[in-house]
Amino acid sequence: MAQLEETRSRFLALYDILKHELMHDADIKFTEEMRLRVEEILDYNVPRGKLNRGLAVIETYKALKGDELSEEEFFLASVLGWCLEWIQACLLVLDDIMDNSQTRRGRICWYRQPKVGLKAINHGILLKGHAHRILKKYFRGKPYYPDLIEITEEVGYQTSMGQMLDLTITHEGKEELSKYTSDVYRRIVIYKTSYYSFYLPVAGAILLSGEKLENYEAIKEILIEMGVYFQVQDDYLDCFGDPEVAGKVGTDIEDYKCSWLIVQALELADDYKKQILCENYGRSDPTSVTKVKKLYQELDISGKFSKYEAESYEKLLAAIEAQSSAAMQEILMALLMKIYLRNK
Ligand code: DMA
Ligand code: MG
Ligand code: MG
Ligand code: MG
Repeated sequence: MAQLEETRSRFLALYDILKHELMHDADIKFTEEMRLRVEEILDYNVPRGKLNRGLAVIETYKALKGDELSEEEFFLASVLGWCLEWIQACLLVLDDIMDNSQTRRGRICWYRQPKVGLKAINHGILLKGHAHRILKKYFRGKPYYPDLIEITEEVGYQTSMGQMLDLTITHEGKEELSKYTSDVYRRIVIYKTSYYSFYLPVAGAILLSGEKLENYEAIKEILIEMGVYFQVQDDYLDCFGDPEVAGKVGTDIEDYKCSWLIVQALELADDYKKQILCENYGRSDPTSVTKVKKLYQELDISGKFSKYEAESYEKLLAAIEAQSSAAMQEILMALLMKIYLRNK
């Protein structure tokens, strides 16, 4: 544990360096005001999360090397880790606008800052641009650079498709709640969450270690499943989590989202209960939201979630233990233990 803390603080120390470099990018004619603006956007949105994705790059790289990392290796893995945190910041800034969210990481969402508003759209794009600047500065010339760019682009594309589904299906669902099935749910979350949250950090570390991604197809599937489990937890916490701990107030019921909870509720509900769901799901007035939550309680969705959580853990564990590489087992176990039973 102490070692993880040390990794985290070494990783965090690099943030200021990367920020400083972006604020002094020689290709941009900066004024002092522009620098301060960029700094404000970054400090608000990039470094305050759990840093799971960034740290996963370092941990995975270490496991693949099978040894402690040299200063140089740690530095490069951290740079790549921060690129993923920059991408995450971009996705969250934009996601909060689309989801009409209130809070993020314990503070009011960036776009809800009075002076920001929809300028946040451009800030999201800027954050993604920064990730690519950092990649170029540190990795251009490395043999794996084209693969790194390609996988980052590809995963970004997959995530946009996931967000598209998440939002389009919301619209379609307004006409017919019964379209919210487990299959639809899986498709959304694999695209919107699994690829960028679980596959990308590991894929990045694999490339960094000089290996090719083709040799790691088997673990890709496990990472995708871990992502589904992670998003189910996210959906559960949206409704039943403590906003103080999670740092965000849920909006899934109000937003008519194809959340894991509604999919389960629809499977369990009789016609009468379905009717109540149809009448109250996707409405922003507190009475409707309360009715939906009460129905979730009556249907014991929390109990179903606990069961799902235990089963997912067992399945993932079995899949991990079936891996032939000890390094891969170590990486996957570390990722699983970080999210198992999480409350934020
Ligand atoms: C998360 O979906 C997916 C992306 C691409 C950010 P979400 O809207 O459920 O996330 P959150 O609950 O953090 O807003
Ligand atoms: Mg959201
Ligand atoms: Mg969303
Ligand atoms: Mg959510």
